[in-house]
Amino acid sequence: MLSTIPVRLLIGALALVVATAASAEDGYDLWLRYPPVETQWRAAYASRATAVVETARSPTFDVTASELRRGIGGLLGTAPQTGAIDGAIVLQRSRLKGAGDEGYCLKSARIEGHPVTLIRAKRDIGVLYGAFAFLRLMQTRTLPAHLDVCDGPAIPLRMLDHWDNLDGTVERGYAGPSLWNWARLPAIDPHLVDYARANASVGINGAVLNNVNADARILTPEFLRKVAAIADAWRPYGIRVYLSARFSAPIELGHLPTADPLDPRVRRWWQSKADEIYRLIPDFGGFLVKANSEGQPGPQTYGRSHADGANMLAGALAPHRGTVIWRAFVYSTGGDDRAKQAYDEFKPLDGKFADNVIVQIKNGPIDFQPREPFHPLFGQMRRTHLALEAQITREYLGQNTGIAYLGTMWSEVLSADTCAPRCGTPVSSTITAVAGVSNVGGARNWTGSDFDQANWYAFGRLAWNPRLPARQTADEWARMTWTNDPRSVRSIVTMMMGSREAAVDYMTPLGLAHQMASDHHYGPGPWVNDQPAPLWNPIYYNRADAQGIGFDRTPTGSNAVAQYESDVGRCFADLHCVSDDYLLWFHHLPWTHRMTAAWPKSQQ
Ligand code: GCW
Repeated sequence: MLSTIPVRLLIGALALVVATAASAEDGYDLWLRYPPVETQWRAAYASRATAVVETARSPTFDVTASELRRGIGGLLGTAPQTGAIDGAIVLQRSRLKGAGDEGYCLKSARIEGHPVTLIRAKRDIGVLYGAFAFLRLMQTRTLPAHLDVCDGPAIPLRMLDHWDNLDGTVERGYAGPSLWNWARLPAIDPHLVDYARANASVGINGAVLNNVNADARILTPEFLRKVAAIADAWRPYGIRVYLSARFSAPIELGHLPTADPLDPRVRRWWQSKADEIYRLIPDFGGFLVKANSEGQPGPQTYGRSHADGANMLAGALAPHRGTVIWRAFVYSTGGDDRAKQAYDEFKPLDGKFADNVIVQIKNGPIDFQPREPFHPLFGQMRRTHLALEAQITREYLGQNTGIAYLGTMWSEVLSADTCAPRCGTPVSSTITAVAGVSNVGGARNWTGSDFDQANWYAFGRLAWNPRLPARQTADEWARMTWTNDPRSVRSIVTMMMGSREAAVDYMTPLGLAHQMASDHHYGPGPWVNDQPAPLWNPIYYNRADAQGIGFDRTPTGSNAVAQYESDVGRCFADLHCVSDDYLLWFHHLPWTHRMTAAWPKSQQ
């Protein structure tokens, strides 16, 4: 029941786009197509992009210069030169203050009387980010006459997590097989470099190559050599490689009788594995671990805690400055409310994790639903480094059909006020990392549908700046990918902005969750006819009965509201305060309950 309005808009917008866009494109170039600007911009832009001057040399400076040449060559029809003349773009290392380690400044200036644009940064990667920002200004026709801006990422670690299996399949992937061709690696196909370019263009600086349901073989010398080749190819683009590690690898690969994190043989095995990895990949990012979750091995198998497990791995990586990212996605069949389980398990461990451990928490307490309230662990583990995990691939949001622009969803969670320790503390300021489960695969257009490229783009932009309005990100993407024609942009952006809400309305409205069949997660599917019904069926989550519908998480029910800071929890528990968006997440209401506000939102 997707509204017919977006569909009509889609057809209209696409007709316009088809008329204006270059033919024979297949989506491979993403938002980095660089088609010619309209004639009214050409002269002014060309006078500010006559040459690219590298004042230092490094692989990152080189890829920056080549991106500028490619972008400007496409946008303006003439590639810039190399000499220092009027209108040159000058790439400089500089001790900037205020833009952070990875930030940059763009500045209109004069060198010996010649007007130039300086792209300056403390580290080379900042120069590359600055160049992409400069190109974006041209691509969106927003280059000001005088440039004087500095920008840097708000969140230090901005990652993509790939759930790619070593056999080439992708868990919850809807864009063809895995992007990594293990049989061909260590040979580097050009698309591996273009993947890094695309990531760098939105500021992503890390990628986990393999599924969190990990195969230990990724840690064998055979695979590590291939991983090292990828790391070499991505280094100039500032993308560090991470791997999902299977906790029982010491048994499977090392033939030890145990993977107990406190056993000295196990510690030694991981230490020597870490040493081996860093010999091949000196800037290896670290391990991502899914432990004691959905059947994966972990420290609890040996009576140890998540902190024991994470800290053991952290000890092996610490001498190399690597990081352990430990997932908090845990639940089990016991207990009265699955939404409470991760908090109950992890909150008592606050302060017990080593400094190079990051605990990675899904945006909401259940599992990447079309809408969830923010996870109660944000703001409640103040002595632990935290990451937010979002899902870019649309497992629960229509998979590879229809459209759902998720910039709105991520803005919602990043800006949610934890009130911890005081109100005005959004989720984004409680985290040091943000990870998106990638929607990229081997499809020629990377994401299966061209439209899903917007979610890759928006994820990166929001990870860089969580305050960026989702509409602005959609607008940028539409202009860079399709056209700057104002009518088309308006139609595309309108369609994008309403699309996630439409998906919520027809799948899990009013705070319902998981109303889909448990095997494929393609919704809606409010009842599964399995005999006997599995525990995690839609009725577990909707609690529909003769009296009403919704999960009572107030003090009369599971009291999950108590896991939030009191101001937040009180509001969620109060029918007069809670937003309709979370109504049935927190309340069991009679079928006769009268809504106070107009609904559904997507139709307003
Ligand atoms: O959402 C669920 C998915 C699983 C996934 C799991 C997780 C990788 O259905 O496919 O496993 O979450 O995040 O670990």
